[in-house]
Amino acid sequence: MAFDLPDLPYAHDALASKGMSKETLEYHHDIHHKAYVDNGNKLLIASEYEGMSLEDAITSTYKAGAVAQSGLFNNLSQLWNHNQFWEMMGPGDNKMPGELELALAESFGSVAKFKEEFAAAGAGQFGSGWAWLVKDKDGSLKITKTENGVNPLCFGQTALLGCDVWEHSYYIDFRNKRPAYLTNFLDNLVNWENVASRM
Ligand code: MN3
Repeated sequence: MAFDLPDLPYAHDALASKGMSKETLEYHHDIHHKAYVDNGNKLLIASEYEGMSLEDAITSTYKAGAVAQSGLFNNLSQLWNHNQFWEMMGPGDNKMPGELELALAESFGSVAKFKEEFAAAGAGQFGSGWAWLVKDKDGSLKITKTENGVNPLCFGQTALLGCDVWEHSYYIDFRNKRPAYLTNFLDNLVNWENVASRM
């Protein structure tokens, strides 16, 4: 069973006024995300992971180590990461639900402090990767960063928010200014309703 490239949950130009251009979404979704889907499906055929759910195939190939991780894991995890990423942003007013505001304040001191720490994690990821807000196995909220395609599924954590810090995510709109991209992501692009729904 092959995995599909989901449509964006909004038009390609829907986030342009919020700092993510139509051109970025055309490249990022239609070319980069599609490549992860196509390459992942190609490598999956006739492998021992064929027939698994996407999540199971990701955790199994991660556990299997270097060989499985070199191609199959990277493509499947990036496929899943981008599926989440599009849903975690939105064109609406993106107001933060009260319950999430409380949870972030309880865990990080304040929403502003959470944003500061999340942006620092993304800016501090050397090379390609992701910054995450996760719910850990003990229920606590944590900020993490991962390299390349590695994601919270690998550690048994629930991904509440993820920000792609690969250059292809910000180079068209922000050039080399990754911190500015992260700040804009947190202040304008995140669909906090979606984040709260993952708790
Ligand atoms: Mn990407």
